[in-house]
Amino acid sequence: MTREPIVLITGANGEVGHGLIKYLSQQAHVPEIVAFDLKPLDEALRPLVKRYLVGDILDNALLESLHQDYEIDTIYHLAALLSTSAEKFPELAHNVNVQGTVQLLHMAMREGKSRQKAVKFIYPSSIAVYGLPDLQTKAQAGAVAENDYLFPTTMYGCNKLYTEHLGRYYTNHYQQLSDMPSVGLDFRCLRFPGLISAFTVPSGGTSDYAPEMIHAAAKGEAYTCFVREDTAIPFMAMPDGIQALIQLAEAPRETLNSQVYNVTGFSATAAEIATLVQAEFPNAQISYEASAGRQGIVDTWAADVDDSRARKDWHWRPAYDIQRTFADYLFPNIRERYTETML
Ligand code: AKB
Repeated sequence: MTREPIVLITGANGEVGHGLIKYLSQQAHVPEIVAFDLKPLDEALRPLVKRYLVGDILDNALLESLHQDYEIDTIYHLAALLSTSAEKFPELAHNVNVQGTVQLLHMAMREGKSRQKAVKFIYPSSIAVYGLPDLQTKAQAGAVAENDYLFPTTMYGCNKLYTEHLGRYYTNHYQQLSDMPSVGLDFRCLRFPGLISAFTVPSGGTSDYAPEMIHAAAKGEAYTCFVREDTAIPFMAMPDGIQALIQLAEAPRETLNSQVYNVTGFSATAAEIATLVQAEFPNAQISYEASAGRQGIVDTWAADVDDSRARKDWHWRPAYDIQRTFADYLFPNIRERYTETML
């Protein structure tokens, strides 16, 4: 039986999944999409995919059936518990974020072996892999490079850092003592900053204060920000996040000198974001009540990241700086979204 080529997207119902499915489904050169998520795929996305599967990433039998049914060309493994959820349920997070990823990596390697061509495994990691020891170091560190300050203080950060290493290991070193080392995997990883989408509100993350603040203002709701005004981390507009995933997936293998790349759009404090929001929505009510736990997490994340490695190897350039993110992407789309829902 010939197996049809597909692109597999796990965690397809999430924020990145929405943007990625919309983008990939319009690309003639990309095979059809099979979407995988714990919940039934959002109805608006269903016409854009070949099939959607409801299931658990820990269900090995389901993963194996995908490998039997389709020729999997590329996997975008988006399924994960984000940092705040992972802190509430650390053992579950370890299972999903580590064990789920390991099972999918193994399935990808079986797939690569049977089709005699490595499967591209595109993996979003996060600035949560960083752990700066204190605010003074954070302020002095500037833009942090891939190999610096890798002491995560969250379960999610530990999960992401370890799975980055596993992807590198399985791609480059797996079965290194055998006469026929494995060639089944082509693991490529991006470290995302806080992503901000005009169309979806995130849940379970610790960088969520920025999108929550913007969406609340557009809905005319007061917002209490759970970090201090001076809290700075890097962010990125969702269209840039999708572009970064696509560009990394499409980069010729020989141009990649690493398996892990920082990417960023712009760095901003909570107060800078609030100022932009209040200029657009003059009635926005934003106050601050730092939550000790979540503030502590964001304080360990880099204020900025150095993405020169991605710029050099695969010509990464964000299209959206802070002004364009708010003026051209967030405000018009968010206004339209909530005007429509309020009519
Ligand atoms: C989170 O807050 O957990 C995510 C992330 C920065 O990876 N948005």
